[in-house]
Amino acid sequence: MNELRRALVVSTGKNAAWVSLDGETLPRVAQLRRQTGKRFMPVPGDIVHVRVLEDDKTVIDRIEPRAAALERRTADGRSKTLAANVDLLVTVTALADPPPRPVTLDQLLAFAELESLDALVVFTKPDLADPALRARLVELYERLGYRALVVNPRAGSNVDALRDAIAGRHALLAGVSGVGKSSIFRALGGEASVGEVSRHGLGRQTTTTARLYRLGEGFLIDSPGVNEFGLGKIEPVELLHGFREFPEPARDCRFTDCTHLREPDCGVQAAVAAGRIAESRYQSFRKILLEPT
Ligand SMILES: Nc1nc2c(ncn2[C@@H]2O[C@H](COP(=O)(O)OP(=O)(O)OP(=O)(O)O)[C@@H](O)[C@H]2O)c(=O)[nH]1
Ligand SMILES: [Mg+2]
Ligand SMILES: [Zn+2]
Repeated sequence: MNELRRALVVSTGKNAAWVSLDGETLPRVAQLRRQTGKRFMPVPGDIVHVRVLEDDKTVIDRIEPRAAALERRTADGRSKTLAANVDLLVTVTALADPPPRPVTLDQLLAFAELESLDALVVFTKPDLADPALRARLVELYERLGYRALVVNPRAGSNVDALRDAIAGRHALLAGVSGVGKSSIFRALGGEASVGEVSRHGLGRQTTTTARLYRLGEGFLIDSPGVNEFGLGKIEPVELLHGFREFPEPARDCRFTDCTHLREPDCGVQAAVAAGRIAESRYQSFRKILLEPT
Protein backbone atom coordinates (compact mmCIF):
# COMPACT_ATOMS: atom_id res chain seq x y z
CA MET A 1 0.00 0.00 0.00
CA ASN A 2 0.99 3.61 -0.51
CA GLU A 3 3.52 2.61 -3.08
CA LEU A 4 5.93 5.23 -4.34
CA ARG A 5 4.94 7.04 -7.51
CA ARG A 6 7.10 9.09 -9.80
CA ALA A 7 6.31 12.77 -10.27
CA LEU A 8 7.75 15.91 -11.76
CA VAL A 9 8.03 19.06 -9.63
CA VAL A 10 6.01 21.89 -11.16
CA SER A 11 6.59 24.70 -8.67
CA THR A 12 7.50 25.13 -5.06
CA GLY A 13 6.30 27.14 -2.10
CA LYS A 14 7.55 27.34 1.47
CA ASN A 15 6.69 23.90 2.77
CA ALA A 16 4.99 22.29 -0.17
CA ALA A 17 5.46 21.68 -3.86
CA TRP A 18 3.12 21.25 -6.79
CA VAL A 19 3.89 17.97 -8.47
CA SER A 20 2.65 16.32 -11.62
CA LEU A 21 2.29 12.57 -11.19
CA ASP A 22 3.02 10.33 -14.15
CA GLY A 23 -0.29 9.61 -15.85
CA GLU A 24 -2.14 12.53 -14.25
CA THR A 25 -2.98 15.79 -15.95
CA LEU A 26 -3.61 18.10 -13.02
CA PRO A 27 -0.75 18.81 -10.63
CA ARG A 28 -1.38 18.27 -6.93
CA VAL A 29 0.08 19.76 -3.80
CA ALA A 30 2.62 17.58 -2.03
CA GLN A 31 4.07 18.06 1.41
CA LEU A 32 7.80 17.96 1.90
CA ARG A 33 8.93 15.25 4.25
CA ARG A 34 10.80 16.71 7.15
CA GLN A 35 14.39 15.67 7.08
CA THR A 36 17.14 16.09 9.53
CA GLY A 37 20.53 17.16 8.31
CA LYS A 38 20.78 17.93 4.64
CA ARG A 39 18.34 20.43 3.23
CA PHE A 40 15.60 18.88 1.19
CA MET A 41 14.34 21.40 -1.27
CA PRO A 42 13.01 20.36 -4.66
CA VAL A 43 12.91 22.80 -7.57
CA PRO A 44 10.93 22.75 -10.84
CA GLY A 45 12.25 20.01 -13.10
CA ASP A 46 13.14 17.69 -10.24
CA ILE A 47 11.92 14.14 -10.43
CA VAL A 48 10.56 13.05 -7.08
CA HIS A 49 8.98 9.96 -5.62
CA VAL A 50 5.77 10.57 -3.72
CA ARG A 51 3.41 8.58 -1.56
CA VAL A 52 -0.31 9.20 -1.89
CA LEU A 53 -1.90 8.58 1.52
CA GLU A 54 -5.44 7.35 2.24
CA ASP A 55 -6.87 10.84 2.54
CA ASP A 56 -5.25 11.70 -0.80
CA LYS A 57 -2.60 13.68 0.98
CA THR A 58 0.59 13.49 -1.07
CA VAL A 59 4.01 13.40 0.52
CA ILE A 60 7.35 13.71 -1.26
CA ASP A 61 9.59 10.87 -0.17
CA ARG A 62 12.78 11.61 -2.09
CA ILE A 63 14.29 13.55 -4.98
CA GLU A 64 16.12 11.75 -7.74
CA PRO A 65 19.69 12.90 -8.26
CA ARG A 66 19.74 15.83 -10.67
CA ALA A 67 21.29 15.41 -14.09
CA ALA A 68 21.86 19.15 -14.05
CA ALA A 69 21.03 22.06 -11.80
CA LEU A 70 20.52 25.59 -12.96
CA GLU A 71 22.24 27.79 -10.43
CA ARG A 72 21.82 31.47 -10.07
CA ARG A 73 25.16 33.07 -9.41
CA THR A 74 25.27 36.46 -7.77
CA ALA A 75 28.01 39.06 -7.70
CA ASP A 76 28.65 38.35 -4.01
CA GLY A 77 29.33 34.72 -4.81
CA ARG A 78 26.17 33.11 -3.43
CA SER A 79 24.22 30.63 -5.47
CA LYS A 80 20.66 29.37 -5.49
CA THR A 81 19.20 26.50 -7.47
CA LEU A 82 16.44 27.65 -9.80
CA ALA A 83 15.54 24.57 -11.76
CA ALA A 84 16.73 21.05 -12.35
CA ASN A 85 17.38 18.89 -15.37
CA VAL A 86 17.07 21.71 -17.89
CA ASP A 87 18.87 21.20 -21.22
CA LEU A 88 17.62 24.10 -23.32
CA LEU A 89 17.62 27.80 -22.46
CA VAL A 90 14.96 29.67 -24.39
CA THR A 91 16.09 33.29 -24.31
CA VAL A 92 13.23 35.72 -24.76
CA THR A 93 13.92 39.26 -25.94
CA ALA A 94 11.24 41.79 -26.85
CA LEU A 95 11.89 43.80 -30.01
CA ALA A 96 10.15 46.69 -28.24
CA ASP A 97 8.51 47.45 -24.88
CA PRO A 98 10.96 46.91 -23.22
CA PRO A 99 13.50 47.83 -25.92
CA PRO A 100 16.07 45.10 -26.53
CA ARG A 101 19.40 45.32 -24.73
CA PRO A 102 21.96 43.18 -26.53
CA VAL A 103 24.01 42.71 -23.36
CA THR A 104 21.10 40.98 -21.63
CA LEU A 105 20.68 38.50 -24.45
CA ASP A 106 24.42 37.97 -24.85
CA GLN A 107 24.76 37.32 -21.12
CA LEU A 108 22.05 34.66 -21.29
CA LEU A 109 23.71 33.07 -24.29
CA ALA A 110 27.07 33.14 -22.52
CA PHE A 111 25.46 31.52 -19.50
CA ALA A 112 24.07 28.75 -21.71
CA GLU A 113 27.40 28.31 -23.45
CA LEU A 114 29.30 28.05 -20.16
CA GLU A 115 26.73 25.69 -18.63
CA SER A 116 26.67 23.50 -21.76
CA LEU A 117 23.00 24.17 -22.36
CA ASP A 118 21.59 24.51 -25.84
CA ALA A 119 20.10 27.92 -26.49
CA LEU A 120 17.24 29.14 -28.61
CA VAL A 121 16.85 32.85 -29.41
CA VAL A 122 13.27 34.07 -29.35
CA PHE A 123 12.22 37.61 -30.19
CA THR A 124 8.73 38.82 -29.24
CA LYS A 125 6.52 41.84 -29.98
CA PRO A 126 7.31 42.11 -33.72
CA ASP A 127 4.06 44.07 -34.05
CA LEU A 128 5.55 46.92 -32.01
CA ALA A 129 8.97 47.08 -33.63
CA ASP A 130 10.75 48.31 -36.71
CA PRO A 131 11.07 45.40 -39.18
CA ALA A 132 14.65 46.46 -39.93
CA LEU A 133 15.64 45.96 -36.29
CA ARG A 134 14.03 42.57 -36.29
CA ALA A 135 15.86 41.52 -39.44
CA ARG A 136 19.16 42.79 -38.12
CA LEU A 137 18.90 40.90 -34.84
CA VAL A 138 17.72 37.65 -36.41
CA GLU A 139 20.54 37.85 -38.93
CA LEU A 140 23.16 38.54 -36.27
CA TYR A 141 22.27 35.56 -34.09
CA GLU A 142 21.65 33.14 -36.95
CA ARG A 143 25.08 33.98 -38.29
CA LEU A 144 26.47 32.85 -34.95
CA GLY A 145 24.71 29.53 -35.40
CA TYR A 146 21.81 30.09 -33.03
CA ARG A 147 18.30 29.22 -34.06
CA ALA A 148 16.32 32.49 -33.95
CA LEU A 149 12.53 32.69 -33.96
CA VAL A 150 10.25 35.73 -34.01
CA VAL A 151 7.12 34.93 -32.04
CA ASN A 152 4.02 36.93 -31.22
CA PRO A 153 2.38 34.92 -28.45
CA ARG A 154 -0.56 37.33 -28.31
CA ALA A 155 -1.48 36.89 -31.96
CA GLY A 156 -0.28 33.28 -31.98
CA SER A 157 2.21 33.76 -34.79
CA ASN A 158 5.10 31.27 -34.94
CA VAL A 159 3.93 29.57 -31.76
CA ASP A 160 3.83 26.22 -33.58
CA ALA A 161 7.39 26.65 -34.82
CA LEU A 162 8.45 27.30 -31.24
CA ARG A 163 6.55 24.24 -30.05
CA ASP A 164 8.43 22.15 -32.61
CA ALA A 165 11.76 23.66 -31.62
CA ILE A 166 11.32 22.66 -27.97
CA ALA A 167 9.61 19.32 -28.55
CA GLY A 168 11.02 16.66 -26.25
CA ARG A 169 13.36 19.15 -24.61
CA HIS A 170 13.64 20.24 -21.00
CA ALA A 171 13.39 23.93 -21.64
CA LEU A 172 13.40 27.05 -19.52
CA LEU A 173 12.21 30.50 -20.59
CA ALA A 174 14.59 33.27 -19.57
CA GLY A 175 14.58 36.99 -20.14
CA VAL A 176 13.86 40.25 -18.34
CA SER A 177 10.45 41.22 -17.04
CA GLY A 178 7.74 42.05 -19.54
CA VAL A 179 9.24 40.42 -22.62
CA GLY A 180 6.44 37.86 -22.90
CA LYS A 181 7.73 34.67 -21.23
CA SER A 182 4.42 33.92 -19.53
CA SER A 183 2.54 34.81 -22.70
CA ILE A 184 4.59 32.20 -24.54
CA PHE A 185 4.07 29.72 -21.71
CA ARG A 186 0.31 30.20 -21.96
CA ALA A 187 0.27 30.15 -25.77
CA LEU A 188 1.93 26.73 -25.61
CA GLY A 189 -0.74 25.51 -23.21
CA GLY A 190 0.86 26.16 -19.81
CA GLU A 191 -1.85 26.57 -17.24
CA ALA A 192 -1.70 30.06 -15.84
CA SER A 193 -3.86 29.05 -12.89
CA VAL A 194 -1.93 26.05 -11.68
CA GLY A 195 0.56 26.52 -8.93
CA GLU A 196 0.68 30.17 -9.68
CA VAL A 197 2.05 32.65 -7.22
CA SER A 198 1.55 35.98 -8.95
CA ARG A 199 1.53 39.55 -7.89
CA HIS A 200 -1.22 41.57 -9.49
CA GLY A 201 -0.83 45.26 -10.02
CA LEU A 202 -1.74 47.85 -12.63
CA GLY A 203 -3.04 45.13 -14.90
CA ARG A 204 0.36 43.50 -15.04
CA GLN A 205 1.18 40.05 -13.90
CA THR A 206 4.74 39.50 -12.98
CA THR A 207 5.83 35.94 -12.46
CA THR A 208 7.39 35.51 -9.05
CA THR A 209 8.01 31.77 -8.95
CA ALA A 210 9.24 29.39 -11.60
CA ARG A 211 6.66 26.86 -12.75
CA LEU A 212 6.74 23.97 -15.12
CA TYR A 213 4.42 22.68 -17.79
CA ARG A 214 4.66 19.18 -19.17
CA LEU A 215 4.89 19.30 -22.94
CA GLY A 216 4.72 15.77 -24.31
CA GLU A 217 7.91 14.01 -23.30
CA GLY A 218 9.56 17.26 -22.38
CA PHE A 219 8.75 20.28 -20.28
CA LEU A 220 8.83 24.03 -20.30
CA ILE A 221 9.55 26.20 -17.26
CA ASP A 222 8.38 29.79 -16.97
CA SER A 223 10.74 31.76 -14.78
CA PRO A 224 10.56 35.15 -13.09
CA GLY A 225 11.99 37.94 -15.17
CA VAL A 226 14.64 39.24 -12.91
CA ASN A 227 18.28 39.05 -13.66
CA GLU A 228 18.62 35.44 -12.59
CA PHE A 229 21.48 34.59 -14.86
CA GLY A 230 24.21 36.98 -13.92
CA LEU A 231 27.64 35.54 -14.42
CA GLY A 232 29.09 37.25 -11.37
CA LYS A 233 32.70 38.26 -11.46
CA ILE A 234 34.24 36.34 -14.31
CA GLU A 235 37.71 36.26 -15.83
CA PRO A 236 38.24 37.16 -19.52
CA VAL A 237 39.72 33.74 -20.27
CA GLU A 238 36.52 32.09 -19.01
CA LEU A 239 34.05 34.56 -20.54
CA LEU A 240 35.76 34.16 -23.92
CA HIS A 241 34.14 30.74 -24.18
CA GLY A 242 30.71 32.21 -23.52
CA PHE A 243 30.98 34.07 -26.83
CA ARG A 244 31.24 31.32 -29.39
CA GLU A 245 32.79 33.42 -32.17
CA PHE A 246 35.59 34.78 -29.93
CA PRO A 247 38.00 31.89 -29.20
CA GLU A 248 39.14 31.49 -32.78
CA PRO A 249 40.31 35.08 -33.39
CA ALA A 250 41.71 35.12 -29.83
CA ARG A 251 44.34 32.65 -30.99
CA ASP A 252 46.00 35.61 -32.76
CA CYS A 253 46.37 37.66 -29.57
CA ARG A 254 49.99 38.52 -28.84
CA PHE A 255 49.62 37.89 -25.08
CA THR A 256 48.37 34.56 -23.81
CA ASP A 257 46.65 36.34 -20.91
CA CYS A 258 45.10 39.00 -23.18
CA THR A 259 41.89 40.44 -21.68
CA HIS A 260 40.84 41.66 -25.16
CA LEU A 261 40.00 45.02 -23.61
CA ARG A 262 43.02 47.21 -24.30
CA GLU A 263 46.05 45.15 -25.31
CA PRO A 264 47.89 45.77 -28.60
CA ASP A 265 47.87 43.02 -31.22
CA CYS A 266 44.63 41.56 -29.90
CA GLY A 267 42.98 39.10 -32.27
CA VAL A 268 39.52 39.80 -30.86
CA GLN A 269 39.80 43.57 -31.31
CA ALA A 270 41.19 43.03 -34.79
CA ALA A 271 38.20 40.85 -35.64
CA VAL A 272 35.86 43.59 -34.43
CA ALA A 273 37.67 46.17 -36.57
CA ALA A 274 37.45 43.86 -39.58
CA GLY A 275 33.73 43.27 -39.03
CA ARG A 276 34.12 39.56 -38.26
CA ILE A 277 32.86 40.10 -34.72
CA ALA A 278 29.78 42.31 -34.34
CA GLU A 279 30.39 45.52 -32.42
CA SER A 280 27.37 44.84 -30.19
CA ARG A 281 28.74 41.43 -29.19
CA TYR A 282 32.09 42.95 -28.31
CA GLN A 283 30.41 45.70 -26.25
CA SER A 284 28.45 43.02 -24.39
CA PHE A 285 31.67 41.15 -23.65
CA ARG A 286 33.23 44.33 -22.24
CA LYS A 287 30.19 45.21 -20.15
CA ILE A 288 29.96 41.77 -18.58
CA LEU A 289 33.64 41.95 -17.62
CA LEU A 290 33.62 45.53 -16.40
CA GLU A 291 30.18 45.65 -14.75
CA PRO A 292 29.55 42.17 -13.37
CA THR A 293 26.00 41.31 -12.30
N1 LIG B 1 2.03 43.58 -28.65
C1 LIG B 1 2.55 42.48 -28.12
N2 LIG B 1 2.44 42.29 -26.80
C2 LIG B 1 2.96 41.18 -26.27
C3 LIG B 1 3.61 40.20 -27.06
N3 LIG B 1 4.04 39.23 -26.24
C4 LIG B 1 3.68 39.58 -24.98
N4 LIG B 1 3.01 40.76 -24.99
C5 LIG B 1 2.48 41.49 -23.83
O1 LIG B 1 3.56 41.89 -22.99
C6 LIG B 1 3.14 41.97 -21.63
C7 LIG B 1 4.11 41.21 -20.73
O2 LIG B 1 4.05 39.84 -21.05
P1 LIG B 1 4.36 38.69 -20.00
O3 LIG B 1 4.13 37.42 -20.72
O4 LIG B 1 3.64 38.88 -18.72
O5 LIG B 1 5.90 38.94 -19.75
P2 LIG B 1 6.89 38.11 -18.80
O6 LIG B 1 8.16 37.97 -19.56
O7 LIG B 1 6.26 36.87 -18.33
O8 LIG B 1 7.13 39.11 -17.59
P3 LIG B 1 7.57 38.74 -16.08
O9 LIG B 1 6.68 37.66 -15.56
O10 LIG B 1 7.41 40.04 -15.34
O11 LIG B 1 9.00 38.31 -16.16
C8 LIG B 1 1.73 41.41 -21.61
O12 LIG B 1 0.83 42.48 -21.55
C9 LIG B 1 1.62 40.66 -22.93
O13 LIG B 1 0.29 40.60 -23.41
C10 LIG B 1 3.71 40.44 -28.49
O14 LIG B 1 4.29 39.65 -29.27
N5 LIG B 1 3.16 41.59 -28.95
MG1 LIG C 1 5.92 36.10 -16.44
ZN1 LIG D 1 43.01 39.68 -27.18
